[in-house]
Amino acid sequence: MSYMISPSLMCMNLIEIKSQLDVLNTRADFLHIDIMDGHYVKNITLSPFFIEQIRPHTNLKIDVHLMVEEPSDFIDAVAKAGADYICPHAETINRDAFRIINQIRSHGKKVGVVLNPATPVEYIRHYIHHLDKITVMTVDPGYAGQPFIPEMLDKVNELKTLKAEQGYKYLIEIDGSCNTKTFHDLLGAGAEVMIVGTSGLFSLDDDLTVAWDKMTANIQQAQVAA
Ligand code: S6P
Ligand code: MG
Repeated sequence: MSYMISPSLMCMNLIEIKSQLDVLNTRADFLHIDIMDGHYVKNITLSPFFIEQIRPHTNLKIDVHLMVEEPSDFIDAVAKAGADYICPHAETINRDAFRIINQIRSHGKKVGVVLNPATPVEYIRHYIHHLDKITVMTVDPGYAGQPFIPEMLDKVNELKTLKAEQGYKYLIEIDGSCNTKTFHDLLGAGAEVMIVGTSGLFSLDDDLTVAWDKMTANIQQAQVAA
């Protein structure tokens, strides 16, 4: 079972950005960057400026999770800063989903959407075939360190089945509490990209190379058990 790992940079030690990026650069598949506006979710984290600052220091794909009420206000800035995937919440784009998808594509970027735990797959049915990535939130958006919502495993499975039946191209990604307690079930349900934050990676050791090895061992154990 193959999988990809996308560390959530809002969970890294921001005092050590460069040295941690050097560790991630040779190990991770994506870098996950959360952008919040303080309205759609009651928090503020990273920014287009942060993307611009790290872009020269990584060749990894930069994946931007937009937790904002008006994604169209952020897309141009995020694209120019160097994002590769731009991923608004489905709940924020369904009044102008096709225009937003075209806005992202006009910059030559990959299009993702993110589904809140209470949002069904049916909600994105009319544009699902246009998507490069679908992110299943397994916690409510806005904060790191929340408990996993097990009901989301059915949604992951539904996306896996739909992808196989219809030949869709989207990657199935999971955001929220991906860690040693959940890797087994997530991989079994069809997770292809796992976003790792406080619980899955950054809290495992102060030394990120050691933390990464521990995380990898945890995933291997989950796969053996799968
Ligand atoms: C949450 C955000 C996520 C977190 C990630 C943290 O709003 O979108 O990307 O950074 O969930 O990981 P953990 O292990 O603390 O849940
Ligand atoms: Mg996120």
